[in-house]
Amino acid sequence: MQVIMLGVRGRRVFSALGRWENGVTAMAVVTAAPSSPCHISTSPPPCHFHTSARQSYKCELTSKRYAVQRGGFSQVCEADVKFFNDLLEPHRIVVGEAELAGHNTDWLGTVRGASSVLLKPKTTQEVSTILAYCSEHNLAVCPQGGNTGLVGGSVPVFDEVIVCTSLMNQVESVDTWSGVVTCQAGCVLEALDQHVAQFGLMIPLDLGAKGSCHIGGNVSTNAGGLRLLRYGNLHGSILGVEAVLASGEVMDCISAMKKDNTGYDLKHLFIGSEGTLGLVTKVAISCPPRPAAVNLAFLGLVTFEDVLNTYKAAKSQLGEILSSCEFIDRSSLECVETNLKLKAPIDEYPFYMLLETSGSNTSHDEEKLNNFLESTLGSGLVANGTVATEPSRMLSIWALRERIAEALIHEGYTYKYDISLPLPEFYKVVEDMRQHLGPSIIRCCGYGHIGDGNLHLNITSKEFEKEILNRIEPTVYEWTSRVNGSISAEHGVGFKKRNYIHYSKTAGAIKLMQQMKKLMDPKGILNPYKVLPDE
Ligand code: FAD
Ligand code: 2HG
Ligand code: ZN
Repeated sequence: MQVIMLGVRGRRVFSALGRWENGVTAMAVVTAAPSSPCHISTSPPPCHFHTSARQSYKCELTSKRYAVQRGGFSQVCEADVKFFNDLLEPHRIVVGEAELAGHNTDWLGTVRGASSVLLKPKTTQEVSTILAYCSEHNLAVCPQGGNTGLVGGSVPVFDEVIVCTSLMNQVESVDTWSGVVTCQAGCVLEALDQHVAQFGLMIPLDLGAKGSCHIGGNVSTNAGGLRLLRYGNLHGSILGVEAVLASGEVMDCISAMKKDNTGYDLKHLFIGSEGTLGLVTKVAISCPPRPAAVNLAFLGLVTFEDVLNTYKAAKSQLGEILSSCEFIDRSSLECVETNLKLKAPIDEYPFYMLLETSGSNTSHDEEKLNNFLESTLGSGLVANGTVATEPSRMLSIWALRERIAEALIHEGYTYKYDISLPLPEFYKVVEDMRQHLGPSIIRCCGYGHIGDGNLHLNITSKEFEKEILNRIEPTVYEWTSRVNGSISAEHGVGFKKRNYIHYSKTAGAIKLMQQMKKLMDPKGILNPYKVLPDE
């Protein structure tokens, strides 16, 4: 096996929000011998997770805004900091209010904790030592990846110790026979994808936060994203997980085999449990081949019924090459145009769709897409459309969809709902909530992964208003539950939705979850106040 040291890669930044300045991620490349089992070391990874003090960091403390009681955990004392100092070099321990501001506040600027210490382990052993110590000393812990989570799970609620995976960014191996990459949890999604691209592979997950989120965070939230329609969710693509339990015990479920039916498949407990059952340190991912031909269509439609019929037609006519089917309403697009000054390639329509095809044969895929567009435009189902094949044009079209979350923040406070709905009900909730809220808000819009029945309902107001929140919740959850939808399609439950989980899960299921939590984390130190309802 040959080991090649790579330079550092630029990391995509959310510069418009001023949250992340240029950061870099160090990666190592293995020119893969199949199933190479050895560890690859990188040059010292310069974790430049800079943050700049912003107004939103000064958002109200979560403990003040929400009715939540601190658990009976100890407070970090000098002896604890000394222990951490003996374990890690000084640059791997962050203390000080200003230095911690970006890690105490979520990306949306809606929840803020008051942790006094953040640790940056590099190895599983270090994570194990930290958690064993915290368990013994009754210190609560908040695991943090790229801090792009949207449900308040990634930041402390009170003074939990933050354990951040930003220095756990080594790729261990790429097996080019099976297409399996094994890496540490702190690899940034976009950098990991670029890394496997050298082997003709892709990470079967893509989302707007790819430049900052970590693969461990993705696994812990079971992130969905833009191509779930094609590649399925992470319960299918993640072949192995290594995680450290609250006690410090390392749970090695890192098998990279596609088939392994030996007993309970424990890795699934860590996928989507949002850091409440263990801290994910390593993952093995099954990577599909990178497609040779990609096309992107941006369509304008007049009615929501046209949207549904276009989706149906895309599924039947594009079949195996359809890799994404996204939906944007006029209000969402207008938000991106107004707040980020991005320009849509077609005129104004009430609804828009992005259809992406990915395949291995350019002319075959183009012919299929053109036939599809001819028929849907010809019949009047689609009112207008444009197709992009050049990467730069595709990127600017994707930006219209991927940057809506960012555009919304410009309006002040965003009330964010990520729900699964039966398709006939998909847009009705936006219309109903718009009517229900009337002029008290700035915007009520809907977009999302319509191919997966996942709507992102977003509401903005100039600043956080408890009254508006109380008018939205639990109405929106009741609405969702009435049509048998899910109150969290892909973002998770985190802090914000923990007391609403019963709208999507039975009392029996919640009780079993609580029993599992008790078994795996008897002292409840791992990400307390998240996922499970207050007792
Ligand atoms: P964090 O935000 O740091 O943490 C998320 C949760 O996972 C927290 O509960 C945290 O405690 C836990 N956690 C993090 N790392 C670990 C670990 N190693 N072990 C155990 N627990 C851990 N999500 C989607 O599903 N689909 C999308 O399309 C999508 N698009 C987004 C677009 C934008 C612009 C933004 C800002 C966010 C988007 N998200 C999306 C939400 C978010 O990016 C995902 O939830 C992502 O998977 C979080 O990864 P992270 O590394 O930032 O995790
Ligand atoms: C997306 O699909 C993300 O863009 C964010 O999941 C959704 O902003 C949102 O509500
Ligand atoms: Zn999404």
